[in-house]
Amino acid sequence: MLDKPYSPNSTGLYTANEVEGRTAVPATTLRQWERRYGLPRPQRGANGYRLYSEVDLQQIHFIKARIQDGISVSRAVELCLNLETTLLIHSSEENIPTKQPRVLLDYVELLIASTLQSDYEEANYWLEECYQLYSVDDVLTHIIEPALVGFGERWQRGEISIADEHQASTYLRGKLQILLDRVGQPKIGLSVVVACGPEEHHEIGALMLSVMLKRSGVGVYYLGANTPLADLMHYTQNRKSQALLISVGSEKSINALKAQLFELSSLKIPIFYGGAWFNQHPEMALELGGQYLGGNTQQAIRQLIHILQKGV
Ligand code: B12
Repeated sequence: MLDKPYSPNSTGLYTANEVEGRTAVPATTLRQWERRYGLPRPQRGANGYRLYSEVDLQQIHFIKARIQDGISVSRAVELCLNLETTLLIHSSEENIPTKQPRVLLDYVELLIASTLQSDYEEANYWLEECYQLYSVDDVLTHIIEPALVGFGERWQRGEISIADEHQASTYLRGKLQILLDRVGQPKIGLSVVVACGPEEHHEIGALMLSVMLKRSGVGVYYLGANTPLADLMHYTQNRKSQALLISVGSEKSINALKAQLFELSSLKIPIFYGGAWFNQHPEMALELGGQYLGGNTQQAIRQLIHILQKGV
């Protein structure tokens, strides 16, 4: 089971101006939300002025983030209240002493803790809750990806073994594979091949990219880890795809890729490079005959679609 999770304080601490400074939500808007939707729920100080707690601050951040996702204020408040109720029910089942909405970072920690304990029932529970609250792309980018990085950090600090890291990342890899298989057919008449470079065994990033591409309507042929370039070229030609996307995370793979690069020279479609190694060496993409679309995967996908649609 999980240790005691993060539980913010519900004592009134901050004036409306201080909350405005911390959340960039104007005090007038806060009063409007309170009047119309019943959230936040500040206490009153001895002078009658509103005093907002840590809980109120979290709720305000949550509502603001949902509005930025394109959700209406009333729906955002509803989600916030639902979450409060869900956590109350879950708390009584699991004896977790909290009643407060969580934020993205809490979910990252909860997912890390539960997967490292091999408590997949718990991990599934948190993931389900995340999908109810956030878009799939946001869960991948802001929860699953940081959780994987978190495994790496814990391993580097000697807190977990390689076996722990393998076990936990294999679970998340499985979740992504299920998502990839479930996303429907391509919708915008484009298809791409996604593969890891030769000798590259970090494939979760490429898998995540493929899920996000498919969700954007792009057809994806996903090949997975360690793909020799000669085979990759023939496969891509046979599929008549509009682009080849190669993921590289390690020095070993980049060396293998450089050694085999001539294999790709007859490919007449654009090649895009990405992954942790290219995020550190973006200038190398051009040198290797491809393009780099930036370290923000959601933006990279938008740019890729734009480039390919211009070329269709
Ligand atoms: C899981 C893991 C493994 C697993 C991978 C399992 C699998 N099936 O994928 C296994 C056990 C195989 C592994 C092996 C190794 N690993 Co490892 N691993 C990790 C770990 C914990 C997570 C990697 C991950 O999935 N990251 C999350 C993904 C989502 O991020 P991403 O790949 O960057 O992808 C995102 C973007 O870059 C983008 N993207 C990806 N590809 C592309 C392509 C295009 C075209 C575009 C547009 C975008 C894009 O989309 C993704 C979503 O945003 C990391 C820790 C970390 N900091 O990441 C270490 C880490 C990457 N590993 C490391 C090391 C050292 C190794 C080994 C060398 C260990 C060893 N001695 O054997 C081997 C190398 C194997 C090899 N030759 O490839 C180091 C790398 C250090 C370095 N700077 O090079 C890290 C950082 C751990 C550490 N802290 O030291 N590893």
